[in-house]
Amino acid sequence: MLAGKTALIFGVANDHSIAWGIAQALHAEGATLAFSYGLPTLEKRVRPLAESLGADFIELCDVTDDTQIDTVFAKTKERFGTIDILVHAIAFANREDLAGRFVDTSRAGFALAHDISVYSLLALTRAAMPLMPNGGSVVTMTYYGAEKVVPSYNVMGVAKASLEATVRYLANDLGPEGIRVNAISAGPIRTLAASGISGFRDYQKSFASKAPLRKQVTLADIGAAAAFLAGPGSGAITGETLYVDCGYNIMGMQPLDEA
Ligand code: NAD
Ligand code: 0WE
Repeated sequence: MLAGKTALIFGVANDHSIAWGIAQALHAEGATLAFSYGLPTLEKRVRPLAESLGADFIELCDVTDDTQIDTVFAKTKERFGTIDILVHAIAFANREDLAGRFVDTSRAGFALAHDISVYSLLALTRAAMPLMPNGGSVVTMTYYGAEKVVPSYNVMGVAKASLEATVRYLANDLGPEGIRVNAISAGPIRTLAASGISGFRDYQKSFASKAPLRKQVTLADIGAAAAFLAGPGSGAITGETLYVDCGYNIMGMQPLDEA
């Protein structure tokens, strides 16, 4: 379904990354893949993964740096001419801001979380626009903490709320160009970004006991949804947040003995 399409993927750190699950699904549907990673030290992990899916475009881009963003898109244009799919699977907040009280978030911590986790979507999408003359699909990753309070998610929850609104405003701007912009709201997955969170395992267990489908979300689940949003099947969907969470978000209350 994605044969002849090119996808530029941001956010692979290792083989647990959501971006890696998405890359595998897009590859399985025939897309040509290009990768960008955020830190020089990640190249040794990302390169073999990318190469295993036939990719040879593997470029560094720290999304806090406009020059690096310009460079990676200039190289993309040089190599591919145009692209069809942009995957944004990037978030960061200082560790101290993912514990304790949200009210204690510093100005700098708030700004950093929003710069890396939200502004980057806008910056990458703007840079991708001229490479999508025939339309395209932009997919980003969000989380339930955007809309309901998830203890310790704190400043990331506020950033994800902003990310989801950013998806809607971008969708309005880019719709006339045939570029769709959507978010996937994923249930908790034990990635590098999650491994640092104390009690994450218990949190996943509680998730699976409360979610209607009574199971964890997998990378393959997210990949399948991303391939749908990237492809023609979702041609009339834009500005949307698609829940890939085993139904967790629909629940109001659980019986005491299951909670
Ligand atoms: P991950 O650690 O594998 O991916 C996060 C990526 O962000 C890494 O590749 C990291 O290098 C990149 N990054 C951080 N700062 C960057 C910068 N300045 N420039 C460029 N890249 C930078 O973890 P993940 O869980 O796969 O996270 C991917 C996305 O999925 C994030 O947006 C996260 O909020 C979202 N998400 C995760 C979960 C979960 O439970 N793991 C659930 C819902 C949404
Ligand atoms: O979006 C995320 C995680 C994002 C994240 C994780 C880290 C850990 C390491 C952003 N920045 C950092 N910075 C670090 O230094 N998720 C949806 C996973 C997640 O994180 C939580 C969760 C869930 C779920 C934090 C607290 C509570 C629940």
